[in-house]
Amino acid sequence: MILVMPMVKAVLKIPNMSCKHCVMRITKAIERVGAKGEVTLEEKKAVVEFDPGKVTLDDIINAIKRYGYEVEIGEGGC
Ligand SMILES: [Cu+2]
Repeated sequence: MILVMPMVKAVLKIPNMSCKHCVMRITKAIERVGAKGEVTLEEKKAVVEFDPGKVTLDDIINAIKRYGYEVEIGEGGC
């Protein structure tokens, strides 16, 4: 029997992102760990979607932090 894990969505606040390059860098960091992310500069946040059987929210947060960004879990996080 195959168990299909539902995708988990979380909102991450990234207060020190400042330009389009930050958006690209953060988007790539999220994709590199195997998650999907929609990053918005105006709101300084990233809405991430991931399979909890493969990736954890910590993995995603650490991947973003590695680039020097601050990350806070926003509403909708776990
Ligand atoms: Cu930037």
